[in-house]
Amino acid sequence: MPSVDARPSTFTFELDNVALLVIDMQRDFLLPGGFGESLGNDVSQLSRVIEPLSALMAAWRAQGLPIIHTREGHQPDLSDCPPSKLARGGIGEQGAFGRILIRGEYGHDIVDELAPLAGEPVVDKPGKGAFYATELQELLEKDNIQKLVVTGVTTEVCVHTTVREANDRGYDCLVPADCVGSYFPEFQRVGLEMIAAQGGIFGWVADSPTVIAALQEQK
Ligand code: TIU
Repeated sequence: MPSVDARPSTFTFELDNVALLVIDMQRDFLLPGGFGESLGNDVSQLSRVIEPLSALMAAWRAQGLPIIHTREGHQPDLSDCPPSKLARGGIGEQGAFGRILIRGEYGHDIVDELAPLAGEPVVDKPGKGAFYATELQELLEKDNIQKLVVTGVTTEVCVHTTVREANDRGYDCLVPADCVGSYFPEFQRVGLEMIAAQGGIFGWVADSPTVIAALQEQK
């Protein structure tokens, strides 16, 4: 059984009950010129995630373990976008990479370096959390997944919301700190602390080399 040195305690999982969740590694959040940068954000805080996450995904795939990707976005007619979200601006407007966070647009899709492989599910989600109004729970139940390694962006927004949703549904979540990113260094630090505080109130936090080492010890 892989055993990962994590905060606040060791995180263990079986190879047949774990999935890697990759949250919203989309061009519009990550690329210079995209939606994220247009809001005044420093996208380099997110792009530093690509390399360690790519290595984690490679180790994960080498073990034949499941990866589930998500993308935040909306139907072209915006019928699944709450008026309150629309009112804050951006969504559906023309951006550098097509209509912002609209399904089918270039900017809505996942960065080339982390492109899903054929057969890996891509869950399209209208909200911040990956469980809200999606088929994610059904996918996990189908394969009896009980533990999640949660990665992606942004730490305090879609990663946190998803970890909280998963925690309330009974899934144990491990977050590799170097595989999640926030535009705000302070939110990155505190977001991770919040997960592991109070005995792991929402989950566990480790680093990806530790997760990879635990996986490779299985060979
Ligand atoms: N995926 C995700 O986190 N969506 C966001 O809008 N994040 C921000 O930090 N803005």
